[in-house]
Amino acid sequence: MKSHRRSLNLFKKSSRLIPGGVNSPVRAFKAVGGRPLFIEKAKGAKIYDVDGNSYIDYVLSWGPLILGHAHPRVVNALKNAAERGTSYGAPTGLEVKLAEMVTSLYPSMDMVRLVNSGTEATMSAIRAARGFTGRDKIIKFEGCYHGHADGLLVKAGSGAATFGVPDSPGVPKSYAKNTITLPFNDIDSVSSVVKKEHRNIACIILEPVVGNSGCVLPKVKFLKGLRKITKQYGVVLIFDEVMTGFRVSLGGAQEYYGIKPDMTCLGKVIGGGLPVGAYGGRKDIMSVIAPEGPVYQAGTLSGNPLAMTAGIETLKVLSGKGVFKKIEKKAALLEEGLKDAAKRAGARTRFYRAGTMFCTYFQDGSVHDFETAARSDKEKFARFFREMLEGGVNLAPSQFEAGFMSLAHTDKDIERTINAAYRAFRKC
Ligand code: KE4
Repeated sequence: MKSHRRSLNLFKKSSRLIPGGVNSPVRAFKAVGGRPLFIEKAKGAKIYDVDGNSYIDYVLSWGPLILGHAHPRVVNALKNAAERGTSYGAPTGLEVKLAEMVTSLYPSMDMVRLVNSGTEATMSAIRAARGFTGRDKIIKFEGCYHGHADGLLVKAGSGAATFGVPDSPGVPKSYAKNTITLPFNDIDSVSSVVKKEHRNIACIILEPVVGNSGCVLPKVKFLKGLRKITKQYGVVLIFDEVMTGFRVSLGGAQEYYGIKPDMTCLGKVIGGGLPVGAYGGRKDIMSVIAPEGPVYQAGTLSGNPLAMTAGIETLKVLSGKGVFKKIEKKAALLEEGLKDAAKRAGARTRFYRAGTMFCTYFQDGSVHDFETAARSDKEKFARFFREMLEGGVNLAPSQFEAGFMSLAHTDKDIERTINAAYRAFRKC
C-alpha cells in the first residue's frame, strides 16, 4: 500500500483554510472516496505526490498538458519570459502571436479575445451573442459544463423546454429562467423550442463532444441539425471547445465533424498549463465587444505574457509535422489495450474516444447523452479509480470526466497502464 501521510496532513491543514481543502471541487475525490493527493512535481507523463509516489498521469491538469508536464521548450520559454517581467497591463506582441495561431487553426474565428479561464470565455461569448442579437434566452444541454457563471449553473426545469432552475444555491431564479436545458443529441427537442422561442433565443452553446459527462460523442445529424436551425433563425451557435479544442483534432471538434460554429470558446491547451481562456468567432459578432463595440468585457491579466508564452510554445510543438497524429495513435493504443483488458477480466464496460480524449463507462449500454451516461455503475468506477491509483495510474476522479493522452506517454507507460487496468478490472 502506498503511503499518503504527507498528503493527509496537508489535507487536514488545507481543510481548515480552503473550502473542502481544495481550490476546485472535483479535486477533492468526493466522487471516488478517499482523500486527495497533494502533488509535489510532474515531468512528462508522470506526476509525483508529496509522499514520493509516482503515477502515470491521464488527467494532465484536466487537459492542458498535451505535450506532457514541464516540456523543456515550454519551461525554457517561460524562464526567459519571466526575466522580461510577468505582466504589463498593456498590449504585447505575444497576444497578437497567439491570436494569429488560434485563428489560423480555427478558421471560423475571424477575431478572438484572450481571457483567463474557460468560464470567462463562455460567459463572455454568451454576453456577446446577447449583445449582438438583442435576445436574452440561451439553450444549453444536460451534462455539458461550461464553467461556473451563474446563467450556466442551470438544469432543466419541470417545463424543460421553457425555463431552467438553478443547479446551485446562490444562482438567482431570475438568471435561471433565461436558460433552457435540453437533452444532448436530441435535435427534435431543439427544433421545437427554437421554432417557438427563436425571437428570444440569443444562442445555443454546447460541448461538441461532451467531456464533462465522460466522453459523449455527438450524432452527426445533431450537429448538422443545430447548424441548420441556428442559421435559419439567426441564433448564434457557440461551440465550447475549452476541452475538445486541440484534443479531438488539432482544429477541434469543428474540424473533425466539419461544422462551422458562429463562435468558439477555447482554454486549457492554449495556455500550456497557465491560466488562459479565449472566445471568438464571426467578425460581425466580435465587433460588438468593447472597446470596438458596446458589450463590456475586461480582465487585469488577460493576455498575460507568461500564459501567452506557454500557449505559443505549446501550439508550436503541437502543430509540428505528425505530432498530433502521434498523440492520437498513443490514445488508440490505450483504447485497444483497455478494451482487451476489460474483456479478459470479464468487466462490463464501454470505452469511448474522440481523438486524444477518452472515457471508460462502467456499464455495457451505449452512451449518447447524460441520461445514458448516468446509468454507469459509479461505485464500480470509484473502486477501479482507487485500484488504478494504487497501481500507479492517475485517472480523473469521476466517472463523468474525460481522460487525456500526451506526447510524453511512452509505449511502456501505456503497457503498464493496461496491466494495472486488467488487475483493477478483476478486483472490481
Ligand atoms: P475553467 O473556468 O475551469 O478554466 O473552464 C471551465 C470549462 C468550460 N468549458 C468546458 C468544456 C470545460 O471542460 C471547463 C472546465 N473543465 C473542468 C473539467 N471537467 C475543469 C476542472 C475543474 O473544474 O477543476
